[in-house]
Amino acid sequence: MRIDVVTIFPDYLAALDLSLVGKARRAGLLDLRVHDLRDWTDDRHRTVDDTPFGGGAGMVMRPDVWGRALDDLLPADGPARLVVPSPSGEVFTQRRAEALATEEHLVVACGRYEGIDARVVEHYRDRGVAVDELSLGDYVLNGGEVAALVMVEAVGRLLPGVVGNPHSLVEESHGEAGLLEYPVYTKPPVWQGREVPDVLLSGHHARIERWRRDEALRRTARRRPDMIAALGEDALDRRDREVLAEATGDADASVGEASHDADA
Ligand code: JD8
Repeated sequence: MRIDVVTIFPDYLAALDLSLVGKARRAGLLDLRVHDLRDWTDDRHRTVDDTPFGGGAGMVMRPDVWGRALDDLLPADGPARLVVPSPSGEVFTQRRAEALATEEHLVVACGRYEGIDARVVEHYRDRGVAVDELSLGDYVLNGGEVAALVMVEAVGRLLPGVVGNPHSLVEESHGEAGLLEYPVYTKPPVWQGREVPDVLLSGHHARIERWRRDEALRRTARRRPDMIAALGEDALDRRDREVLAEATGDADASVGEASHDADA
């Protein structure tokens, strides 16, 4: 996969030289290129912004500069998807990360100031480019760079060969199981007078696996009941339902809201 990130703060993306994503880049598993938007300015002050039409506070990023940059990076008829972090975008999720990880080429446009002139997204959509405006969540950042860091890491770690043991991708929070991850422990077996759960020291893999699923169910029921409700009818076996009933104190823990109502 190729990912181009365009920003007026290229150093913000330096963290992507580190850790798994950095290793993946050096191993050729991910072709990540960071570009300075000012390289596409046409004045000696390398201006990327101007005052907002209609007045108001702050500055807006110019469409002409973004246009030159994206024309260079978005192949005329190629398979590139334009990703624009925005507080008014659809919320970025693991499902979206999995979808983006199937793409050949992503171009990420990091805005600053009050945002990018709205005609830029319109222009490329009208040109048939797939454009995703994505938000990290309901809080306001000063620009798109932090979101780009999050999205590139979330997508990059899903690429073949990046994460050492692909199985770990299945068990983690928001993974295929649709549950939060179970609690984890390592040496020393006793810390601050706190012991590691005996089952984890038993070597009994079936019991360990069952305990971990029970803990994932309990944790999800307590912290993210919305995720339990979103689970499919066939996602839970009898034991799962017993655990959920005990965790929620509700005999028939409601799974797959729709079906519950269907019974009514
Ligand atoms: C892109 C400019 C700053 C936003 C005036 C503060 C994502 N979850 C998220 N929160 N905020 C962003 C985000 C913020 C951005 C830009 C993304 C470009 N800003 C603006 C509007 C109000 N300033 C984000 N993803």
